[in-house]
Amino acid sequence: MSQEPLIYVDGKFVEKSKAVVSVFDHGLLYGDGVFEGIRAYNGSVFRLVDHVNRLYDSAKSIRLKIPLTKHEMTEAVLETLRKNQLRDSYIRLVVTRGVGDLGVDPALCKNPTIFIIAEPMASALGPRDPKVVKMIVSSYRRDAVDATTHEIKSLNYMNSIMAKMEANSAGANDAILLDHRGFVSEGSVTNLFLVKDGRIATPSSAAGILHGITRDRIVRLCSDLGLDVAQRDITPFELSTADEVFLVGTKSEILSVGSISGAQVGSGGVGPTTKRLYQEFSKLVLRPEEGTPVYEAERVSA
Ligand code: PXG
Repeated sequence: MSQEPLIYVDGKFVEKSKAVVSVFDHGLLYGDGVFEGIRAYNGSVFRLVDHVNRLYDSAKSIRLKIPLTKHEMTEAVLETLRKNQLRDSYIRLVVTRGVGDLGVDPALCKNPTIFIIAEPMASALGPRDPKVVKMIVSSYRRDAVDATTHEIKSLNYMNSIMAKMEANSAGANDAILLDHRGFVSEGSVTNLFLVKDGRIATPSSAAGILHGITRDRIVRLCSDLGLDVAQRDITPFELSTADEVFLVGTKSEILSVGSISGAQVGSGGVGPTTKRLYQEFSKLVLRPEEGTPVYEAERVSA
């Protein structure tokens, strides 16, 4: 069992220590590529269809033609999990523009590079309370929707990285970014929700957010539970006077925000709505209909 993890690289499985890309790959030289961060829970890949669709949308928006069908891409993800005998995993699926020359022109890149990494990762979801985090509001603004918008899940994360470093310097866990208009956008790698007087709100696409798959599922969960949820512009005033603020994402799952730039949010702990959604989401991720089974024997017929 001392065997190295196997990484999918351009259709082949190679040992982790041998899984490399060229220094001429435009994913590295220019951040020219797209990716997905995906999670498997107990042998089922959570919302894999949504992730694959978003990957192809990101690729389309940068005119990157992925040389696999969606079905082939789905199978490649599942096969990566099987090869590594994983049931609970974080998966990184990356498609770059491929190898080119030292010029920025993508027209010279003939073959996209595709790699898939799957690592073991246990879920933090369950009966216990969500983690409480300290946030700051970053002085960096989210990239605008008419610029390098985060609606594209591209390899260019400098906007988030600058905000994250600012949070590190301030001794906070992470940063919330405002959009170029001054409205609340999202966390560096999470979408944001707030609760005020029993009403839930989350920024809309106008704020340059990533169309998060966790966000989308939580919005639908709120509706299913009969909770009032709006996708709209949110001001910094609303953020600082909210009863509850929570962050959601594939890797982070659900995090409760205890303070923002040193000011306590609500009780400073986990509010009742956050707690309820956390508990419901913990059950939801394990439902067969929410994911794609990895192992043949576990595929439910019809
Ligand atoms: N917004 C941004 C900017 C993101 O990068 C999310 C929201 C949440 O989306 P999903 O679809 O996962 O619900 C992300 C998530 C990390 C990490 O380390 C996360 C992301 C990208 C890179 C790293 O948690 N994407």
